[in-house]
Amino acid sequence: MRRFFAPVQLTHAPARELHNGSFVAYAEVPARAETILRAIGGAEAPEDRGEAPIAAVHAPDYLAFLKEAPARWAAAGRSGDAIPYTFPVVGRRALRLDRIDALMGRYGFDATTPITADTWAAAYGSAQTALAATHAVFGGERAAFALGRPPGHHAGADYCGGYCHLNTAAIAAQAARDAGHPRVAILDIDYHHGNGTQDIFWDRGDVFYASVHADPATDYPFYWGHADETGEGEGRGATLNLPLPHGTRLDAFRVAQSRALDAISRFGPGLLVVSFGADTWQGDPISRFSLTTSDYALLARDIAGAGWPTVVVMEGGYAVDALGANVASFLSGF
Ligand code: SP5
Ligand code: ZN
Repeated sequence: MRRFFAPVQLTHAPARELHNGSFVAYAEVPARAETILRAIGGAEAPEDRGEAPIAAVHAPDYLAFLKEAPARWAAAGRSGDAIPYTFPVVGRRALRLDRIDALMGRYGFDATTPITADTWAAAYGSAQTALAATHAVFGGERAAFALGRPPGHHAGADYCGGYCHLNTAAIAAQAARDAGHPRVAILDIDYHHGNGTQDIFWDRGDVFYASVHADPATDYPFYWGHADETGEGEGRGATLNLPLPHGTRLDAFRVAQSRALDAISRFGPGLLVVSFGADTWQGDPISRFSLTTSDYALLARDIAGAGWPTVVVMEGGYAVDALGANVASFLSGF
């Protein structure tokens, strides 16, 4: 299975995130990628396909913000990473976006996603891995792996959050649409709901989004991922959310994933994108599911058995010591 990673992705290394009222060590560390690389025996550098396939998903003003925010933050006299601390209330007056603090709150939905001087380059590299894996599948590979880090599924068309800046899964799915696949599906099995991916395709009928995740009644991202969120307009019925409780083990997870695969099967995609997070592992420090390392191979086999050309993009997974083995187990199922 071909796998892709660009060394520049290691440069994004925020120091801290705001969590439950305190600043704590940032969980989405570069060592995550290093341990995965060791476990899977390295990866190819992706070809640079430019900004156009990123701009096919993300708004131009948001991309400009991601590039400019660190310099504007520094120009405002701040040391350290750029972090928002004030957020506009939805649906009020037109926003004044001439100050960096106003921009931070406008283009970010949480205070857990700092932007550093290296963030744009790393996120751009991460997006290129998703495109490289997608093109590998266009070229005839049954499946390919993008070691997306920073991850992507919480990022919307014009906002960051949840350690995510560019939505790698959405960029892969859109690239497949633009290459002529009339229907593309995304299966998201990260512990957290992929609110950004859902939002990007919410009112579209050409990209099906199915997610198995921790119930937003108890878990981040809280606002999104409930079972009654099913899409709108042309996208009505093209979003499927399957929230599960704390403590979920393989049996219940596999039933939910099978429901997602059945729905995707009825949709009939020409290509599948999997947002894979290993934060469903039993020892993950920020999550509360109970999957084991060998479970991932079984889950991947169920996905591979459906037979669609498949692009796997890396999302979360924060137990760094176990992460390499968990990812290797998942990829072995293909
Ligand atoms: C891609 C992904 O899995 N994003 C998850 C974002 C979850 N953020 C909310 C929970 C943050 C907990 N951070 C604790 C850090 C401890 N060092
Ligand atoms: Zn996650």
